Amino acid sequence: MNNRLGILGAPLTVAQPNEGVDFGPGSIRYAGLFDRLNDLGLAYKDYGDVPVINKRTNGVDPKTNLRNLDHVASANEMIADYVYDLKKQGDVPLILGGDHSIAIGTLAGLSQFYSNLGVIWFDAHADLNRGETSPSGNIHGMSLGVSLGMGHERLTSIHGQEAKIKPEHTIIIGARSVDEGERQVIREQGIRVYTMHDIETHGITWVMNDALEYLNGKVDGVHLSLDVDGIDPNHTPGTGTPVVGGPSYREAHLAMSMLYNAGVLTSAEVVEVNPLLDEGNRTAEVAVDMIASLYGEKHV
Ligand code: B3U
Ligand code: MN
Ligand code: MN
Repeated sequence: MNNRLGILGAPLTVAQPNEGVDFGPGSIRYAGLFDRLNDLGLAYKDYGDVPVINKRTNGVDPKTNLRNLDHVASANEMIADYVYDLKKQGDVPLILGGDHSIAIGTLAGLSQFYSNLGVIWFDAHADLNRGETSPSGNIHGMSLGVSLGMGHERLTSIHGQEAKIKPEHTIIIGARSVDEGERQVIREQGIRVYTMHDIETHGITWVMNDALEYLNGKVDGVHLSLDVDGIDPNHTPGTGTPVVGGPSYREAHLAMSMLYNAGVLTSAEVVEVNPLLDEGNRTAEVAVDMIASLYGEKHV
């Protein structure tokens, strides 16, 4: 195992309705990712993008309430293979989305290397829907649930039938738009959620320390899944489903640098950057700021 970052784009867009999130990986690279990593003196290898096919079928399948299931499933099979190969090289995976369904592939690819992977899901949403509970049929709102073993068999069986992560190792931070069916899953499975209410009441420092303490000693790796809609849309407007009232730029930044300081992170992904919905390339620039602090950038 070395410390080289292995960067992989996963430009999938058909698990949600907006065109443009397929340009996410390119916009993050263009926003200066490599300069910042060079400034940090970090070794990295860019593996390019997974050649996913963004094919849309017409609407939601009424039997499953899933949109574009076949294409999302086959793209994620490919993503899982690529993540597996990258990790096998000994590199530290950094995946650039793409819509948040790509976490299905990322976590499936990583699951062979960990038996107790901790997951920090930084998101305005819980992404715990299934066809039965989803208000939209959009699979990007289901990826955390799928990784926990819930949902359509085509998705849960990628790289093996078993669940890829465990509810007691799963943490959601920043949630402020959660559906009723998702609430039930959170309660039944005992998933730890830090809402905006918790962040405001206790502060992001307390939240991160509590989250890290919760995982400490229980996990053999920690994956960060950073949905840019987790951050307040004043800072990240270029995303398909913005939700007002999120953590500020500074709070998100501090969360990232606390993850770096804890030294526990073994992989990360940054998803839902959509340059077609953006003001300039601001959202990708914020994504790069977050990545830089995640890997140790300091202000002085
Ligand atoms: N919970 C809603 C909305 C949503 C989930 N994830 C995003 N939006 N980005 C749903 O459609 O599942
Ligand atoms: Mn998400
Ligand atoms: Mn989200």
